[in-house]
Amino acid sequence: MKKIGLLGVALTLTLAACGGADTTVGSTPADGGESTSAAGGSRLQTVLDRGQLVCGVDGGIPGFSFVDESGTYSGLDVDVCRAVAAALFDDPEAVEYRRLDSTERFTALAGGEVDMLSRNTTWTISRDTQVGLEFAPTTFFDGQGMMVRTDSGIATLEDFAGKAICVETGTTTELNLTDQMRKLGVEFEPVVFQDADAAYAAYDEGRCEGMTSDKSQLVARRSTLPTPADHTVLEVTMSKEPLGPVTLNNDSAWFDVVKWVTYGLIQAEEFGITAANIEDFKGSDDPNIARFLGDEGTLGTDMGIPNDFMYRVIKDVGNYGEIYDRNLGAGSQFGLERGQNALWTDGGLMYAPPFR
Ligand SMILES: N[C@@H](CCC(=O)N[C@@H](CS)C(=O)NCC(=O)O)C(=O)O
Repeated sequence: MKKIGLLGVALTLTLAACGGADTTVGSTPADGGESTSAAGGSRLQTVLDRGQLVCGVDGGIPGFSFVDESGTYSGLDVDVCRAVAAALFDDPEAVEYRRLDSTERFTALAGGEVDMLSRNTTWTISRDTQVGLEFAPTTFFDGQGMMVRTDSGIATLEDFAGKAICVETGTTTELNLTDQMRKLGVEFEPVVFQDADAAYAAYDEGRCEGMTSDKSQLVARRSTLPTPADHTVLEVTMSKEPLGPVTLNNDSAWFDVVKWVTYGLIQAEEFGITAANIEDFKGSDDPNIARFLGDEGTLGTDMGIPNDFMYRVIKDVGNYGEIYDRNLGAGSQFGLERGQNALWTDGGLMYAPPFR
């Protein structure tokens, strides 16, 4: 339905846990200095030497990151991992995926188990400043929603007085739910799960009248319930949930690569360059396109990767619009409109700074 310094030697990492309590892992804070400005000593060099990207994903959300029975990953979040691998190796398959639940995702990143997250993670100030993360550009502007059984008669959050709501721990979701209900003065019963499958199963079994999550996930997960039509995502948005890739603080060389590959996906759509027509743009007389595709200038080598990194990305993975359409939009089972995720030139929020 359409509604819709690697923290230095010592590591301080704060997990935004469900229910508002933040958990600190490690001891002293990072020195705050930029430890790397080039590939040497950066996670970028580690990834290049390994010849493969290790990307942390959810793996259970159709349209975003989903692993099928054959072990193949797909989705918008997965395509961001593939784009980074394409930029580095001209091979979108040079990715090892690690499935991470919401509570383990930041520790996996901090411990170096993954190079980056592309796992429906919301950019918040505390994650940015206190947890020690860097947020690359938002790849999906989302908001928290609520799913109910269509025949429940529930239409607003106020209708949840005395009723149970299923929610997953380690997320912004429970925090927002608590805030929102407190603001409205609605007493409800939170039923908390660490595992998304358990949460949706409990909701489906009727243990909760509502299931709350990012709206995109509700729409995706609804499609996996036995009878999707029996469930409705309410016209309620409880929060802003800007979702995007994440790296660790104090490694600007690596962060720059993830950031500018992500912006490049958006810029490619604005230029109208697609996987299908990219050869027509190669050797373009337009200096903006020539720089973007690496025919001129040193935009890639300046950050330690090949100059034609965006040529590789678009050829191998496509632009942001293509990625959106095949995973979530008209070319997918969801048919989600672009909405806020349209380009700024179409009234949306997707905007890339200049490639110069
Ligand atoms: N965007 C929110 C929520 C992210 C999150 O982990 N959401 C849960 C559901 S509330 C999830 O993705 N579960 C995995 C799934 O649905 O498969 C955040 O960054 O905290």
